[in-house]
Amino acid sequence: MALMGLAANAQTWTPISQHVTGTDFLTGETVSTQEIMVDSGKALLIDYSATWCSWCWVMHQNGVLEAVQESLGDQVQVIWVEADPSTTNPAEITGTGSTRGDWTNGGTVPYPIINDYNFTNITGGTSSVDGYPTVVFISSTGYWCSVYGTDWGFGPYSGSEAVTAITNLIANSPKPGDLMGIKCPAVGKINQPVTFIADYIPIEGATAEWTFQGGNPATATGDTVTSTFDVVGTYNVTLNLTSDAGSYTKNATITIMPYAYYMDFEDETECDNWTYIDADGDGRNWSLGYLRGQGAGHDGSNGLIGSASTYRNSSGQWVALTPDNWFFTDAIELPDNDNLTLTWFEKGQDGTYFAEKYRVYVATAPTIDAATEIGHYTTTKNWVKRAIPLGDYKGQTVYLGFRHYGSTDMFYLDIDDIAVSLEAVVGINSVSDITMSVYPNPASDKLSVKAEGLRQVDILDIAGRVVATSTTNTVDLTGISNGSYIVRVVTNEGTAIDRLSIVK
Ligand SMILES: [Ca+2]
Ligand SMILES: [Ca+2]
Repeated sequence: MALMGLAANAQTWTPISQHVTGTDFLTGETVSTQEIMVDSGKALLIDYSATWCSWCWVMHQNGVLEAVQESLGDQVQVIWVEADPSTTNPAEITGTGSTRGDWTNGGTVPYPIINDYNFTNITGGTSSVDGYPTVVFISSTGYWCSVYGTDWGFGPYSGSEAVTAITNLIANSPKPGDLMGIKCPAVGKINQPVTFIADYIPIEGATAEWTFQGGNPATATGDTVTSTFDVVGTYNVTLNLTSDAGSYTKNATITIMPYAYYMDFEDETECDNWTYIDADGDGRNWSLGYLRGQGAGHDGSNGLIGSASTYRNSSGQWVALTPDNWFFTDAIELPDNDNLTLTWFEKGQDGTYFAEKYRVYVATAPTIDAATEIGHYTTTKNWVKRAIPLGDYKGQTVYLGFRHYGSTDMFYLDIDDIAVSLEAVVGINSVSDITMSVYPNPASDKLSVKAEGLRQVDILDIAGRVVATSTTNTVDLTGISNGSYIVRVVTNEGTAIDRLSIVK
């Protein structure tokens, strides 16, 4: 008993993904997790099983689910789910076909049976099912943990053991007033407010008090607060939540990167207020979502922005476009810093038809008339980093513009990771031809660098200290700890930088 109590205390609680509904195979009635948890205040015990599964059948024969439903039914609702997408014959549930037997006990089991694997969406879909059976306990407050194999084991167990384990889980599950954590980004931008949210189970009269190492303000009170950091570094954030339910503390860290602006396109909503101009008037323009989720972005990320110079018509034929497509970012307040550098990554998406042409602008308003060209480029089939000094625009409010123009009948122009860096990047030509690649990224013990006219490679920590240096195209990383770093590559043409993660 004591061991089971300890196991329950050690549970990891994960917020549910969504509420779900299903149809009870026995009664035809709708089963709604929202009604059970929110309206009735009950926890859920869900058994994701498969009709062919022998261990599931052992648990069934031992009457584990019945025991929990009958002993704890005022606090817990048991649900049995046929969660194998490949099970298509409902008759297997009542003992006909490829099945272990009658899972309904002649229609007498005291809990609903859901023959729909979509019911697993409450815990994140079938990927949350770690084999059959997977038994999950879900608190009425909306947090779940897996219980089969930890509390109950795979050996002989009984209904009474299950009742004890679930009683302990109810006692230890997240309650109103419990502090679950701090929601905040892992990386913030220098001189820009970072939002922090207290993630706790709702309770009246809770007070959230924050302290921010290196932040302004250094303390704050409220469920959602912001603080701004004006020095690159990694800082501790502490949250204390006090309510009638008690006082809890959680910690987080935030790493502030040396960017005045940074757009990785992983959250499309950050581009909601951008300006798009289809100057050629063909109804086609830059798109944020056309390849989302396929790892097509820079560094294998999912988000990027792209524009096409060809398309496939409804007959399946490729038709050439002559794009003159513009986008302007939101207004960016550039800090008063001589070292400001605009960097981004470009790629022609097709391995053969990759030569896309485009131009880059700084604008005083998000219009073509207010835009000044600062560089023009032709893409290759690889991700290439480009850089332009922006020191001439320090202290100004500007919009960055990209224009897909001058190419036709290629495929897609891809742009990703647009940043305005505060790093001291010197010697870069106004139209930069410096191309470099660093790999692997993340790296562990050794980094390789490819760049024409390479003279020196430095690895800097986020405070700007050089932690490794090399005059060849490899850098020894042994002795450098895990974290975020900057690679500075000095070539005959100038200097370029890139981000680097070191993971041992
Ligand atoms: Ca167009
Ligand atoms: Ca991206």
